[in-house]
Amino acid sequence: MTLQVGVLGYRFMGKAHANAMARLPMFFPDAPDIERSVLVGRDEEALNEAADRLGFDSISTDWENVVDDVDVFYNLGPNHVHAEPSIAALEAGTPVFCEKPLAPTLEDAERMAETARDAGDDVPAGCAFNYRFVPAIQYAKGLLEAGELGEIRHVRGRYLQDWLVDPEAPWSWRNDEEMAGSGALGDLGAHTVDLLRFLVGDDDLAGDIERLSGHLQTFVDERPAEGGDETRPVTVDDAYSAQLEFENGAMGTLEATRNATGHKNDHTIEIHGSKGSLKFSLERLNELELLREGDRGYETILVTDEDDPYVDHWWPPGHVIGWEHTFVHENYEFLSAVDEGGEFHPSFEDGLAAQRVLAAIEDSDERGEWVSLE
Ligand code: SOE
Repeated sequence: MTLQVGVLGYRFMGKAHANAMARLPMFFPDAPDIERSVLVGRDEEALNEAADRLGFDSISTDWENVVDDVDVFYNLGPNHVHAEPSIAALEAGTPVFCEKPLAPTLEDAERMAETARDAGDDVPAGCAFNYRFVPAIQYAKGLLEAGELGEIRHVRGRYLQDWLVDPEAPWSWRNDEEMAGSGALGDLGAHTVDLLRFLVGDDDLAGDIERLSGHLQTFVDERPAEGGDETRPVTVDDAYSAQLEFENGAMGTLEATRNATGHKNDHTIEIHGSKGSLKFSLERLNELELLREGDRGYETILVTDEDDPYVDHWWPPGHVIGWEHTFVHENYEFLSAVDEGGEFHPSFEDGLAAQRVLAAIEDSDERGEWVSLE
């Protein structure tokens, strides 16, 4: 059976996922057959242009007509349109793949996760945390699960960008609390929190986050509206930092900003255990730095061998892959789960778990004290 896919959103993420879908039959021949059936948005002219370019058969300006008409629904719109279309699709029994963060608010994320629970296990509801699908990250998870790092003591995650350093950089929905929920916290911090949950969240590693202390900062509180002389208020954070305590007592420090001059997409994770340490940097995503007990320095492991996760689908060993491949991998896993009626992670439940951490960071910032997570 060919899965008819409906996609809401045709800009950055629309392009990333449409590219992934187009690559699947070439590189993942066992992926289910899909048709990029309908592209959803508001502006008919822009939609027609995007549908032609991204390979969709048709367009619709009304998501309500689409969600129960297709076999799979992708929600790639801005955060404030994540909840209603995703909930309607799941209520109609249509599997949903939704971009991160799951929702602008914890309340919306809770409603979405509850609907996913009600829809049942054979209706996958995925949250598109693409960095779980970097081969080096999956390799790192294998090392951690095998106990190679020993007892986890420190986890550190920072996500640095600089596209808002310039106070004249134009206002966009990402600067608006109602549309985005939060700023660097939700947009970038959600990735870091999800990766740390993925890597060390198991009970026998660091476990869940128990309590945290968070801090948010906005450096520029209004920005020029695009195409005019007016300015619009910035109602989200430009940066956040947080200290975490995990169930096993491990300590975490997190940080993200859109004001780290010179840093474009610099997401790094460091983990130190009683027997070793590892480091990952998105800007060198084919590599993992590993230090084992007794070593005097880090060894750089190229995660590009044919038995490394996903690598055999691409090029001969050593031929590096890039950012866009993470979308192909997650689309492969998600669509396979849809086809087989199987489980997919990261799920809406994982999206909600990350959202709880983000909300606690905001809560801690407002209260000026450490807060516990349930
Ligand atoms: C923001 O600049 C952004 O594009 C995020 O929205 C993505 O999730 C991240 O992967 C890269 O940075």
